[in-house]
Amino acid sequence: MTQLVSLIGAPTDIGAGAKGSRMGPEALRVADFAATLESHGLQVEDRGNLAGPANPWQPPDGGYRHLQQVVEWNRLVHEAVLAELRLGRLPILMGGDHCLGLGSISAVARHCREAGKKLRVLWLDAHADFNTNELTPSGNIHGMPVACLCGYGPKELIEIGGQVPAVNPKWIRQIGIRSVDPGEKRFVHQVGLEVFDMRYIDEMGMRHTMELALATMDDNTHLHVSFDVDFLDADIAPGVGTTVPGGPTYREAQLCMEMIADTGRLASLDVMEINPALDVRNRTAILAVDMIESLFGKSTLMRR
Ligand code: HAR
Ligand code: MN
Ligand code: MN
Ligand code: MN
Repeated sequence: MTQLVSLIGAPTDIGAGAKGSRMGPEALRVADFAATLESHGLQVEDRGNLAGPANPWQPPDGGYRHLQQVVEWNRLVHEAVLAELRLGRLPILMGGDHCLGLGSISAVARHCREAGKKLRVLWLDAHADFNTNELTPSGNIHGMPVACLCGYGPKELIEIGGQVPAVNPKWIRQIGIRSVDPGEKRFVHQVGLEVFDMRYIDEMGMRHTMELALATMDDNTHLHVSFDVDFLDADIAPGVGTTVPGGPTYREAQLCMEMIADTGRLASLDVMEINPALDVRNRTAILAVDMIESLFGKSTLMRR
């Protein structure tokens, strides 16, 4: 059966500490995202961009920067992603900064409740994104979406999914983590998030890491991938606001994507944090498209 895919652009950097990820959706389009997916047999509709509030570039208030605008953007994303899922389509959210993972994944969780599906979330990121307004060093809400999904955050934000918490922490696997703030680290341990950090990947390898991260899924599992492009090593993906050295290499990241494809369970995706203002010749968007080809099974062509 042909897979029906919908691209949703969310051109905002409302939750970020650097301006520029508002241009991420356009960078992916310029990198021929839709046509590339279609070359692998998917049927793709680009739904265009959501239109949310501008970024007023204000300092934090009560530990949050731009909370009201972040809520508005996440509501728009939630509605758009949910609408595509209800049509039986696979939504791809083109960010935009990662604060929008809250709107996207809360929609996926709501759809799973409605459809009686089990949810598994793979969070590919250099960061745990598990801060609260008390723990955050920056007030930037793109450092908080996982905590919000688990029910820790401002009421207006955590309630967007229609149920608090939107997601059980046990459904989440984080991969590639290498930058976690001190208070955030304690909180990650307290909640018991399953984190495969870079030390784990160094010692055990990407293959073993992914075998564990993808274990215990079944035919009834909806697999969501939230791909923060700063997951990738900064040497190959310079076009992000918060580069952290020591991430997965090109080959390690490819294997990660290929092993996800092999499950056949991928049902929704976020592609977040591409910042063309910091990029070199659109290299990071082109690399993201390359990775996502593998996520949709490009390599199986070679294996058959
Ligand atoms: N942990 C830092 C903070 O909360 C940096 C968060 C950066 N987050 C992203 N998304 N770029 O993962 O301020
Ligand atoms: Mn469905
Ligand atoms: Mn992130
Ligand atoms: Mn990140």
